[in-house]
Parts: sequence; C-alpha cells; structure tokens
Amino acid sequence: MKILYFLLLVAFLTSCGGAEKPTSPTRPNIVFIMSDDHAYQAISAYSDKLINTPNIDRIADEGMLFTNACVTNSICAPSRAVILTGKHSHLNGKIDNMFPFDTTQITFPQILQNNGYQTAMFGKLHFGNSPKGFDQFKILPGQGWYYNPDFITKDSGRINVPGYTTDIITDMTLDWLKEERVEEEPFLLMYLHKAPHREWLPAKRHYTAYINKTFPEPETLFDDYEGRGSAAKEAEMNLLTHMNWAGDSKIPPEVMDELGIPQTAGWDKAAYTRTVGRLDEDQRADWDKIYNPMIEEFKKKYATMSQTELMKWRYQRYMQDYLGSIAAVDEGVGQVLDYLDESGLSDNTIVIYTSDQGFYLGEHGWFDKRFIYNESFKTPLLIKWPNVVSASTTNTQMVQNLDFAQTFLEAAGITAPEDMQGESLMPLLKGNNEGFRDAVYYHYYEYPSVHMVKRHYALVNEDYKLVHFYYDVDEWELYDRKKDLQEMNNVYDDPTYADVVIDLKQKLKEMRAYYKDSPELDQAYIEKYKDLKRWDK
Ligand code: SGN
Ligand code: CA
Repeated sequence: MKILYFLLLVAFLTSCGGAEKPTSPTRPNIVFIMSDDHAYQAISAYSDKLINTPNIDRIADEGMLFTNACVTNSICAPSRAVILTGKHSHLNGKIDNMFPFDTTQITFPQILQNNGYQTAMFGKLHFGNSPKGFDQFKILPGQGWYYNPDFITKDSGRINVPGYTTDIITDMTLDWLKEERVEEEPFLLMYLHKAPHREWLPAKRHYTAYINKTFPEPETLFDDYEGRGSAAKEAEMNLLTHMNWAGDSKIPPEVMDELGIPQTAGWDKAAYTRTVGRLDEDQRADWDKIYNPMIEEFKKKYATMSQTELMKWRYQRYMQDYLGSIAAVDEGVGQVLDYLDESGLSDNTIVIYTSDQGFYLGEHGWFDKRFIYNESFKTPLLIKWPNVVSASTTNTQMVQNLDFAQTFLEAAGITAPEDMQGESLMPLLKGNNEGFRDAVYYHYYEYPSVHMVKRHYALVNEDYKLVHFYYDVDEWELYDRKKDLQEMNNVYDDPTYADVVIDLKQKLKEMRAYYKDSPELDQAYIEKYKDLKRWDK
C-alpha cells in the first residue's frame, strides 16, 4: 500500500512540473556570454584599430559574426530584461535601470529549466532582485565592484570574494562546468561580465601594456553637435566636460585639489574612493607603481595644456583603462572555450558573445550609451554552433537582443510563448535570411537621469533612422544611413527627404502598433514614475 501511495505521489509531483520534458540527448547546450558596455569597436573581429581580442574572435572564426546586431533600449538592466523575456521594454515593464524587474514575467531560462535544462548564472544581472529559473547563481549586487567583489548567491547568501572580478566570474563559471554540472542534461550557462563597465579598472597583469599605449582617435572626437537637435547638445557624456577626473581618469582627489581641477559631477571624487579605494594594501601598491608615474607626468603638463590637448589626453586615458579591462574578459572567454573544446562539449554547444549594448569610444566626443546613434544602438554579436553554423560567416541582417529568447527556445526544440516579440535567428544561423525583418523598433526612457539623454523612440531600416525625441521636447531627426555614416547631419527638415519622412512616419506608427507601444503607454510610464526622485545631480 505504501508503495502505491509513493507511486501516486511521484506521479502527482511529476505532473505538477507542467510542460512535458523533451528528452532528446542531442538538445544543444547554450553558453551565453555577455559583457557590460562592450563596444563592437573594441572587438578585433569587427575592427582591430583599438585592441586584439583573439579569444572572442574565435567565436566568429568558428561561427557567425553579426555586423548589424542592435538593441531595443540601449541601457543595462532594460536590455537584460528584453533578452530574458523576449519582449520590448514597454511590455516587460523594465523601462530603465531604476526600478526592479517584475519577477512575474516569464523568462526563457525558466522555460528551459521547466523543460529539463540545467541553468546557471554567474556575474552581473543588475535587476535589483534574484533571477528566477536558475539552479545555481552567483550575481553581483547592482553594478558590482572591479576588485574584491560581493556576490549574492543562491545557496550561501551574500559572500565576499577577494581578487579581480572578471577572473572570479570566469572561475565560478568554469567551476560550475567542471564540478557541478550534471553530464546527462543539457545546460544553459549565463556567463556575465561586469567589465568593461565604468569605472574601468584593468587587472594588474594588464596595467603596464595598456597605460603606455596610444590609440587612434575617432573622426568625430571634437563633435560640436551642430546639425542635430537639442538632445545631442544637452547630453552629459562628453569626455572633456562630463567624464570624472578622479572616478574615471584616475587623477586622485588630492591631486585635483593641488591642480585646482573642479569635480565634473558631485560624485567625481567619491567614485575614485569607492573603486580605487577598494584595493587592498598589496593591490594598491601594484596600482600605485603603474598609475603614479602617469599622474606625475600629468601634474607637470596640466597648467599648459589647451582644451584640445586635454580632450586628447582624456580620450587616451579612457581608452587605456577601458580596453585594459577588456583584456581579462578576452582571456576568460578563451579559458571557457578551451574547456568546452577539451571536454568534448563544443560540438553540441551554442556559444554566444554579446554585450548589453554598445558604447561610445570617443565618437561624438562621448562615452556611455543610451542614444540610438550607431555606436550604442549596435551591439556585438558572435555565435558559434559547430555542425549548424558555418565557420567564418558574416550576417548583415538587423537582428536584435529581442530575438535571443526565441532563438534559444527553438534550438532546444521548445515552442516559444506567443507573446514573445522577437524573431528566431535559427534560419539565419543556418544560412537562410529570407523573409527576415527589414526594420527595427527602438525606445529609450531613462530621462531625466545620469547623462541626461532625452527619451526617444525610433524606426531604423537599412537606409534610414527616424527618431522622435519627446517628454520635454518634441523633436524629430532623420539620418541617411548610406550617406552619413557618422550621423552628423539631421535631414528631417531637408525638402529632398520630405517623401521619405511621410513614408517612415507612417511606418513608425504602424510599427508602434505592431509591437503594442503607443503614445498612451509613453504617457502612462511618465505618470507612473513622475513622483519618484530618480536622479541627484
Ligand atoms: C552608472 C554609471 C553611468 C552609467 C550607468 C548605467 N556611472 O551610473 O555612467 O550610465 O551606471 O550603466 S558610474 O560612475 O557609477 O559607473 S548601465 O550599464 O548599468 O546601464
Ligand atoms: Ca551596460
């Protein structure tokens, strides 16, 4: 009798699992690698002007490089919410970095887990709450630290781990693959770097190589923002005027005082204290050895430097630390790829490398992202999957981070929920681009906030970018993508484009309706958060 009860109980518990579990042993593993703020300009598979990333490049060598991948909302946590839910920000509710993710949303990892996948996440999530649908996770609280970071763990609460965060996340990822993973089940592994997010602290082993390099300047470093509307002019992300001297360029607060350099933001010096100030005694000694000569040299020349020279100096300082912090990411990716190869897992594993958005590396004189202008709108995307994706192929379609969830579900043989809004990339991966979308929708919300990038939504196709800035302005911009690669010239009011404007405005209206976005929803989001204090300048 007892046995009967037991069998009934087992049957009942199994039925509670909901979805049927496909058991095919060939279901692919998924290794999703994402770094934070990693510009495609800083991956040598796209361009080797700035840095060599041989390991990340391996993914493109063995698979597909997407040259027109883009995001739907160029900012961290919203981008992650889009990736996990397969829905635009206005539907998943995570419109900006400020408010926690709505955990009642269904995410693709939950679906994979319900269908027999093992799931694990290591690194930066940035949701303000823990991820659902993971058998294991160790995530950084908020933005996390570059050195000696805390982690929120599934099993052991909050822990502190000494060392360099990029390496620690790599080690956690490898440990899980080697020690914790069950061999019989397919897995989803999310390996999520904090680097190269601001304030760009490289690993000790990369200090010397990067601090002594000089990098080519982008053509638009001295952009004066003429020829566009008020949004570009009013944004606060210029290397000369908005980048922190202490926090970003690593000029210590006391040296700023000595030289009479005012803070660019109220938290300029505090940013230095909370980042460089986190180094332990030995780490600090290593840091000082390399950074002090740079500071001494700057002290000698500062008083005589022109604005142009200062801008050039700040660009080099920025690139040295930004690119320096990518070096460890590339090495970590190499270690994970090596392990997949050595363990025989590679053949049946999809490996994706992407970023939560792109980033300005001095283009338009900027750092940061948020805008729909190319360098932050586009994001790196490299995918390998031996036996399915041909090696060394390039795809130019307008794919989006919105498409990932449906792609992974299809790869796992699972029907995606109907309300997901992306398009599976499976046909593209197999070499068939026919019928894929010819335009994408974009909507950025976080304003007023740090960097002061105005709210805007847009339609982008191969030829044009039509943008509407709203909230405290009502301004339109149109860029001719074929003629104006740098996006320096808003042709919205140019009579030669009058017909294009009429046509694209109609298309944008239809697109908003198609994706279930609307002026009413814009207003509702403004109302919903209007009394919340969002940003202290
Ligand atoms: C921090 C950064 C900003 C950045 C946001 C959002 N300042 O506030 O420069 O735009 O994060 O970045 S920092 O000095 O504190 O790093 S995001 O990647 O999380 O969206
Ligand atoms: Ca980011």
